[in-house]
Amino acid sequence: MVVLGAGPAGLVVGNLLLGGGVDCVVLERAEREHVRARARAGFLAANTVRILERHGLDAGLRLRGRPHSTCEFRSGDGRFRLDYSGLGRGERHTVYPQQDLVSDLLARFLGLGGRVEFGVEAVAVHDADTGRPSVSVRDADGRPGRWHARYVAGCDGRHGAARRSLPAGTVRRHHRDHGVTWLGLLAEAPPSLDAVGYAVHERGFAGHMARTSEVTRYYVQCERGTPADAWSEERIWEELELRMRGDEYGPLRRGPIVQRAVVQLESDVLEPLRHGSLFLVGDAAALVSPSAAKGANLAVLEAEILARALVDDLRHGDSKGLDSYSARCLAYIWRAQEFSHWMIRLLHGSVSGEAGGPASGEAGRPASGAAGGAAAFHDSLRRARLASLRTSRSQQDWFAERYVGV
Ligand code: RFL
Repeated sequence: MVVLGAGPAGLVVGNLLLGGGVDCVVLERAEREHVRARARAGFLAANTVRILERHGLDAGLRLRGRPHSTCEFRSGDGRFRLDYSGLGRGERHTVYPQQDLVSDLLARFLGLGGRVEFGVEAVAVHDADTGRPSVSVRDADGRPGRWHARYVAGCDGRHGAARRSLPAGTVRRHHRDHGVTWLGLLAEAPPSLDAVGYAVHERGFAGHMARTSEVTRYYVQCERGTPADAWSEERIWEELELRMRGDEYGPLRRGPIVQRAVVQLESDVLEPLRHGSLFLVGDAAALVSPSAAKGANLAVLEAEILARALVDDLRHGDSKGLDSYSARCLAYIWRAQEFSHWMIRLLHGSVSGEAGGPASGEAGRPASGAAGGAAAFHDSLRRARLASLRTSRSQQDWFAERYVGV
C-alpha cells in the first residue's frame, strides 16, 4: 500500500494498516518538523475520540486533551450560551491541537516500524484503473522515483497528487464559494472566555476558540482579497474587541499574533471517492469550510472506514468494504457540508449565491440601509435563526447533535 500524505488522514490509515498486518509506506512532501508543527484544527468530535481510542491512538489526547462543551453567541440582540453536553446526544468536544494529534500518530506509526518518506512529493498516480497502480515522485532535490502498490490512499489534501491524477470525466466536483473570507489567527494569549465564542456584528463575524491555556485561535471576517498581513496587530485586536463586544462582556486577553492565514469559506466535494485502485480520503475527498470544525474529524472517520476495508480486502479477500467506501463516506460528508452551510448562514446573514448576498465578502459594511432590501432581509433571517437557537429546545438539540457529531 502507498499512502500519500502524513496528515491526520494518512497517519490514521497508516497506523490501522500496520495494526491490521498490511505493509505500507507514507509519502510526505513536507519535512518531518513542518508536519509536526502545522497548527490547524483543535476540536475533536466525540466520535473521533472513540475511533482513536478503539485503535490505541488516544494516549496523548487522554493526557493533554481538555473536554469542552460550551459555545457562546454574541450579537446586537445580546448573548446566550449553549452547554451542548446537556443537549442532543450529550456529547462533548475534546480540545487537542491537530499538530499534537499528528505528532502522536506519527510517533506511534514509526514505533510500529512504519515507514514515512519525508520530503518526497507525489507527482501523479498512474494506472489507477488497473490492479497495479504506481506513484511517480520527486525528492527535495528533484530526483524522480516511482512506487508500486496494490492500492493508493490519496490523503494528500486538496492540492495533492491524488486529486490531480483523476482522469477528466471520471469524477464529479461540487464546489461552492460562500463568498465569505476569514482571517484565521493564532494568538499567544490565554483564552478570553471558557467557551467557543461566535460574534455576529455589523462589521462582520468574529470567532474565539481555545487551543491551549496559552494559545487561542481567533477568526475575524475580512473583505475578500485582504492579504494576511494587511492588518496590524493593533487593528486586529481592535476589530476583535469591537465585534466580540468586549465593552459589554469583558475585554479580550491580548498577546502576540503568531500565525495568520486567509481562509475563504468554500465547500468542495468529489464524487465518487474511488477511482479503481485510488481512494480519496480527508481533505482530498472533500473540503468543508471551517465554520463547523468538521474537516479533521471527517478525515479520521474516513481513514478508519478505508483502512478497515483495505485490511478486509488484502488480508481476507473481502472487497465489500472497498466497494461501499465512497457511498458510505459521501453520506457523512454531505451531512457535514449541510451543517457547515447552516453555520455560515447563522453567522453571516447574507452569503454569496443568495439573492442580495455579496458577490465577495463585505465585512466592515453595515448590512442594512443603503445596502438594499435583500441584504437587510437576509440579516433579519439570520437574527431569526439565532433567536430560534436561543429559545427553542428542539432547535438546540438539533444543533448540539450536529455541532459535536460527524
Ligand atoms: P492535511 O492535514 O492537509 O494533510 C495532507 C498532507 O499531505 C501532504 N501533501 C503531499 N504529500 C506528498 N505528495 C504530495 N503531492 C502532497 N501534497 C500534500 C501535506 O504536506 C500534508 O502533510 O489533510 P488531511 O489529513 O485530510 O486532514 C484534514 C485536516 O487537516 C483539515 O480538514 C482540518 O485542519 C480542517 N480544520 C479543522 N477541522 C476540524 O475538524 N476542526 C477544526 O477545529 C478545524 N480548524 C481547520 C481548522 C483548517 C484550517 N485551515 C487549514 C483552513 C482551522 C484552520 C485554520
